[in-house]
Amino acid sequence: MSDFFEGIEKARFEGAESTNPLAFRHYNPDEIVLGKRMEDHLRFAVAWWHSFAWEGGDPFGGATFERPWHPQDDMGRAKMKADVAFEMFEILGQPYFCWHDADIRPEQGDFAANLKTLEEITDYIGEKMQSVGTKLLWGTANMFSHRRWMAGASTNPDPDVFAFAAATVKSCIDATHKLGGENYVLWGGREGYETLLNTDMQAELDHMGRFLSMVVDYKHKIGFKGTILVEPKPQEPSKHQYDFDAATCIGFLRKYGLENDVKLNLEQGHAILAGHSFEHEIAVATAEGMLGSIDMNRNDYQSGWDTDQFPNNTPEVALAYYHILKSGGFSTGGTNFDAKLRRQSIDPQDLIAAHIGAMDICARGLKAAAAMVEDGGLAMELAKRYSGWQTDEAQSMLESGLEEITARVLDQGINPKPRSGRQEYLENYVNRFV
Ligand code: XLS
Ligand code: NI
Ligand code: NI
Repeated sequence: MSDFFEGIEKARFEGAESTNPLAFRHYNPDEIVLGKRMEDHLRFAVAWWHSFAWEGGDPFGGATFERPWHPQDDMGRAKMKADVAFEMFEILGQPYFCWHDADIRPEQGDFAANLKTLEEITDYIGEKMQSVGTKLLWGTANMFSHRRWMAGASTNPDPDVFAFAAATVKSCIDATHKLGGENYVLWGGREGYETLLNTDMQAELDHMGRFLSMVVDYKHKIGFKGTILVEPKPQEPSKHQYDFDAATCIGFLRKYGLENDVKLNLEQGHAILAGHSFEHEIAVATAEGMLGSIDMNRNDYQSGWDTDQFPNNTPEVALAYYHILKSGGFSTGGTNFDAKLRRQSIDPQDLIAAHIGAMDICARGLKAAAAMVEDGGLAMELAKRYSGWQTDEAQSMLESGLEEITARVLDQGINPKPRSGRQEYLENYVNRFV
């Protein structure tokens, strides 16, 4: 065991009145919310990349964190990093974690060597999972950091990169399966382009569709029961990313016949980058039965890029969980904190405080969402607003055509009266709960 977090005790629920900065004031795993334990609703996961692999660099400066396991180029330090990760999991008590291959194993420069170290480190992590009890929400392949991926993975103009990507994803699905992972994620960080001057978009999209079909085939072949998820993001690192937003992904999945095998992993900050609210993205996915999981974080609303901050805004989080609850909640998915510290937050305690605060915000949001569901006020207003559609006349109109409808408009002298959308009333209503 490591002692990176020396002196920090296991986080406990102390109630809303507690002033202990490292205690939960709202996250109470056993508390029953709408008939289910809070922990089972939220299904929190810690992201290996932001918490343990990221070194605190930005475009203007290098590492600020200087952790004892940096630089991350050998197996000894990879294991030290895993020890620290599980030390943190014991403090937080969250049920899940997530990784990219490149977060957990040292990069070896070629596929066979990467495979070997991935196997070794996942065996090591597997033992730790047994003793600590933390489970794998999802695994994924990092096919965007190394220079080999600079022009994309499955969408690369070079078929050798496509091949390397296929072998890499196979190894990561195998590792996820071995560790009992509940989902497998594909985020297409470089599946997009910088300029059409050098890009055959049609070919790239077809290759990406075929690649995803191979992933689905392989999952069934090895009996992996987890859900395959794609994660939309409109830009960054690519100028134009093919998985722009939930609606774009759904259209893509339909085109390649994958709509029954692949769901979405939606991220708060990516929704904002796409010009949407998080609840919009969630509602688009749930309308199609395609919500898989969420990456919970927040973006700086002024900066225009993916700042991956820890969530701290209860009203926003409450509306996200409202739509999740309305759709029946998570099945294999959960709430992954795809969030990183600010680069000046260099103390071990900052990492703990960030997660405790984020877990508390989500718990508050969940409780507010559950209270809105129980109260039924929003659902009632919605039903009232659409009640005109409950009549036989309105329903039969949907079965008719423009000529019949026109005849009825003339015959009955239909002349609609505008009615208030009551937005401010509804916003005030929500504010009663958050
Ligand atoms: C980056 C993405 C990434 C995915 C996993 O913006 O959010 O972290 O979640 O590859
Ligand atoms: Ni993400
Ligand atoms: Ni992100």
